[in-house]
Amino acid sequence: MNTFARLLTRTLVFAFIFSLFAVPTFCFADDGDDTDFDNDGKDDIAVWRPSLATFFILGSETGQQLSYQWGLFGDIPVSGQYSSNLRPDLAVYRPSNGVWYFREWDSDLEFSETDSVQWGGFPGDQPVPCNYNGSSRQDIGIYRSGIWYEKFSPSFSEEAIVAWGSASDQPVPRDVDGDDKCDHVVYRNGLWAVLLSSRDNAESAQVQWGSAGDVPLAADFDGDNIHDFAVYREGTPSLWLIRESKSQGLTSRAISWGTVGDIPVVSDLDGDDEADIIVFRPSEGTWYALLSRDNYLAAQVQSWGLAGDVPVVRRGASIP
Ligand SMILES: [Ca+2]
Ligand SMILES: [Ca+2]
Ligand SMILES: [Ca+2]
Ligand SMILES: [Ca+2]
Repeated sequence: MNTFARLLTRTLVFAFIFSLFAVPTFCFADDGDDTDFDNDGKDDIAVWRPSLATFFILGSETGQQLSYQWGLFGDIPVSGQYSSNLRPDLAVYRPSNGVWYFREWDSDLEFSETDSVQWGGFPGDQPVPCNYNGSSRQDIGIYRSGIWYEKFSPSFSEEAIVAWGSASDQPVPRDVDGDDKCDHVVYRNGLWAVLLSSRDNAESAQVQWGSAGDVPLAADFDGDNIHDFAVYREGTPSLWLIRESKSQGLTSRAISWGTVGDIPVVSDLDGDDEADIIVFRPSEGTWYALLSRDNYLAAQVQSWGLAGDVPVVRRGASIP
């Protein structure tokens, strides 16, 4: 069998395996992971500046520029919709004490209240917030050497512990089977290992996509409400490799975008419920976006941020 035939056979096997698990849904899921702070249906461009412990947000609706100090140097931004509020909360996770600090908006773009929850704090703990229980809100999660510790929003009274992965794996929690609950997904040198929430975490699936050294990303690029496996391969230019779930992986896209030193970002700036392809270039403080609305053919460029800033983006492996 030649290489192409082997590749095709392998792809078909994976496609078959995944087609068994994909649960079609016909409503847009709110994973609670957006960055639409001004609530106009479009994600906003935002950065977290560690030196000032400040969020800088460019509102998409009116171009309003907002900045809010929240947290301390050394914190990790983990914004998302944890509260029952309509807007994403400003949130940081503090590795030194394992406390998650939330600041909630009201409808006037003012802050109504604050909250904090202790969850994590062991050396090496990785925050993995995601909507694990399907409540349309983001839950708190900590990945610790292959164990996922979760605390469900908004009350944070219920917890879950799930074993999936190993210490060297990269956790990439996303909904890849389309049941509106985040799956426990780990990336291991090109292999994606998935514990399927649609099968009550009792069954798993594996997909080969990408290779060692790639940055794993997962988002819904093709608009079928199922997150697609994707990797960012840094180079000159960098390459985005996207495996489309709408065809169970029989179709894919390879798009050159970005260069060495850029930070890949997944967000929905045009608000069409399909992920846009974006890089933040720290050396310039510039966002370069290819919008899904334009079939990734036209570039949108926006200055926002400085070197050292952390892009505030949809959750996944892009958390620093
Ligand atoms: Ca917005
Ligand atoms: Ca799922
Ligand atoms: Ca998809
Ligand atoms: Ca989009």
